[in-house]
Amino acid sequence: MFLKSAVVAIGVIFAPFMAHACELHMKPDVEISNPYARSSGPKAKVGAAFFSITNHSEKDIRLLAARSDVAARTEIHSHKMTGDGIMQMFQLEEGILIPAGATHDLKRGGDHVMLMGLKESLGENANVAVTLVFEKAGEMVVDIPVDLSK
Ligand SMILES: [Cu+2]
Repeated sequence: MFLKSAVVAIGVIFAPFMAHACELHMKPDVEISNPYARSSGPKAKVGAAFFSITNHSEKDIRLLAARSDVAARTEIHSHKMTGDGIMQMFQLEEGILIPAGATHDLKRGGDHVMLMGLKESLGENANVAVTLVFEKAGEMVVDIPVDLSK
């Protein structure tokens, strides 16, 4: 009887550590490089963030969503060419799949994180914290420098 409750107690003590170790283990599998954010000017109500995602794991991962406190809404977008030669943005409802071992670039004219309803302007040299939500691989906060020159 005593033994059983001791085992249970050990399980409770170790569970949070195990969860934490697992989370740490997942993070190095996803690498974010060359991040920057921009908007068209100080009065712009929308901005966008760009970066490259490298999946170092042996499983496909999916960037499902993004969040940021700087914007009322944060969405994952892409561009497509309409029939009359105009580039139009649309939301990637299913996010972005990054195959095992692959790098996916979010870039101007392509996929991007859209910051809609900016609460304040994206100031040069400021940082924007964006939380990236991955399917299975969990969440990751990225500090993205604002670069209006790009
Ligand atoms: Cu967009």
